[in-house]
Amino acid sequence: APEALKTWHGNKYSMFIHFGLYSLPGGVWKGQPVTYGYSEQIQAFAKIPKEEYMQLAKDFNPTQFNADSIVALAKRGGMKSVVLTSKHHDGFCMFHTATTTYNSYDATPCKRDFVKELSDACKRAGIRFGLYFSIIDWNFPYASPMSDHNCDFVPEKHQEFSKAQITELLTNYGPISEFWFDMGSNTPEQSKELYALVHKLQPDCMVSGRIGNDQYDFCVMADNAYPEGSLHTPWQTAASMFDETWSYRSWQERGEVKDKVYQKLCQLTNVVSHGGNFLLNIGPKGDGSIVPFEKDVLESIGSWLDKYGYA
Ligand code: FUL
Repeated sequence: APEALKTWHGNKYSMFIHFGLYSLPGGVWKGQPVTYGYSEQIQAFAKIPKEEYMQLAKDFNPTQFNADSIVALAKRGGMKSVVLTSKHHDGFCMFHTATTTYNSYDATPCKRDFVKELSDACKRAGIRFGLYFSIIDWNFPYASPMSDHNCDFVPEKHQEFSKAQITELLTNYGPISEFWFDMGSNTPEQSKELYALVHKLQPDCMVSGRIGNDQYDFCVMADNAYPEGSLHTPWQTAASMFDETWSYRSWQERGEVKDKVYQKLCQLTNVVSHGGNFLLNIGPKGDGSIVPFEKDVLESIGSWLDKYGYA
């Protein structure tokens, strides 16, 4: 719907959050920094057996995760919506799902539904809420071995599983502004089916291009990629604070806040001036707290936007 597109364009600048089981090891496995690959994919890059990785759930108790303060930070930062990883490639669901017990409610001591907490906080604060959803699922019984690609031996079963989860996500949490499908090797029929399902459940929800096969409401550039000029289609750049990872990495060298603020402001203004939306990521720690460096960067950008009248 043209109105939905206009509303989505109005977001311009939003917060992306990579938070999940992988936030606990924070880029370190068995005492060793894992120096290659994104930290949210540590299961694949450190070749961690599934059973062993799954044990992380027993220690997942992010007492410092406070949805209201994250949303307040997004607002102070001048962001118009928040997009959370409901499920990353590891398959661990950050919501209470009936499709698998491998979720933040059933498999952890904390018994929390983070999609619910953040969607409620966004509603309270009057800002929009979207969901990242990985089609790749390394925990799905028929999808193994894990890899940084989709290894799916029984695609029909995987498709049914994804559809059940997507249905929950688009039924139980109120309006979802965008559904950020990521990475999969869908057939054209599968992409079409998922695209239609999202719109059947929420006609105004905007679907990302990574669903594949040209089924999209907006295109997503490659990670941290910036087109040369304007595009003739709605588009978005998703940016991480550091190109090497999206989720928390304890040994990340961060440099100075002011340099990061300058870099991200240049990217933001570049993207927005070419008609794109900018989705800037944070990676909270395993205890749910926000990395102070990232908080400082977002607040400084917010002050700049406010000072020059863009907020
Ligand atoms: C990529 C994923 O593989 C990364 O881990 C990250 O989530 C990024 C935003 O999208 O395709």
